[in-house]
Amino acid sequence: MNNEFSLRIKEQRKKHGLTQKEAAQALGIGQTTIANYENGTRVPDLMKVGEIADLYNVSVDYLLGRESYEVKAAEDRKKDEIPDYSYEEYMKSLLDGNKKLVRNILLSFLKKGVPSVTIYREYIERSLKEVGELWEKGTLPIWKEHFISELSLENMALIKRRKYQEIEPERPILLITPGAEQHSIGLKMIGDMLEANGHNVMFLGNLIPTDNIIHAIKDRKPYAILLSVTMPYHIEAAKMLIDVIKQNFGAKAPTILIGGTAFDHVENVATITGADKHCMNIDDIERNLRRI
Ligand code: B12
Repeated sequence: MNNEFSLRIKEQRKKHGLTQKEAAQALGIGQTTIANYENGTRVPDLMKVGEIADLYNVSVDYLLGRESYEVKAAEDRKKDEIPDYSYEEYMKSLLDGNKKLVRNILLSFLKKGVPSVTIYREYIERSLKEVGELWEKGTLPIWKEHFISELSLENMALIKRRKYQEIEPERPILLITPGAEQHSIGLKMIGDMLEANGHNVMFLGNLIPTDNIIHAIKDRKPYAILLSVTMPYHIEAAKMLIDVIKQNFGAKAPTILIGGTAFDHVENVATITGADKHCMNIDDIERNLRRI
């Protein structure tokens, strides 16, 4: 057995405030045996090494010096204790209006180390889409749909606070939903993901008058603008906004990327709208931002 083992078991015993006698009692061995383990003159058998690891709540690998992070095993055990919630349980808690459970489910994913992008896509986005279908079928009242949208936004803010990273002091990316387009959760989600990736995001959301947008561009000099359109009848407003931006800034206009479900069945989106690129998702955006 290596020297590291002797050092680590002694260190752990002290850390747990145990005397050699107390540790020996806990392990069902003599005090001299513990002393011999700790000064390296005697080596425990495999089973005993496991018992020592359990006593000090560390992994066997840590005791053997094969792993440097002592609480890893304990953390992994804690992660295993967090319940595995299914999408169906998440959806039910939303429909039941059980705010506490919705929040606990999302937090449990964070604690388990699930990436925020996965939580966004596979739970928040998926559930909002299902909510839309239920509402369309007339099985979900408008007040409930509004409540779930607001709750989703609240929880996105919670996830963002937990995952916040230092923002690079670079020129911002401006995020806007054009004209009277009110669907802004998708764009907010994209903004949160970009921020988590270290971008400087300026989310303006919806109902910003065009002259104000021009003012914001002059003032903050964003290097890119992301536009999101959900309702096909707001595509025209996006086109007009892009026109005005290009007229005002010419060749110095920020790169304009456009996306959203309004374009799901539309071809040549960039040509139709005048945007520099039609993007499908966060990876697409990142790829295009790298090219600027
Ligand atoms: C919440 C919601 C609302 C909320 C929006 C609140 C808010 N702050 O955003 C409110 C109540 C305001 C609303 C209003 C309306 N809504 Co609504 N709404 C929804 C609902 C339930 C969820 C939308 C959502 O947030 N989805 C989750 C997000 C995360 O997904 P996402 O938007 O698709 O975004 C993702 C991608 O598309 C992409 N993306 C989005 N933008 C961009 C931009 C770029 C650059 C890129 C790369 C990617 C990208 O990335 C996102 C993350 O993956 C949908 C149902 C659905 N199927 O989506 C209906 C839905 C969109 N609404 C609908 C309708 C009809 C309306 C109203 C007309 C209802 C009415 N009669 O008043 C109004 C229109 C208001 C307006 N002027 O815009 C229809 C649209 C049908 C259609 N396509 O024609 C839907 C589909 C419901 C349905 N099944 O009928 N709505």
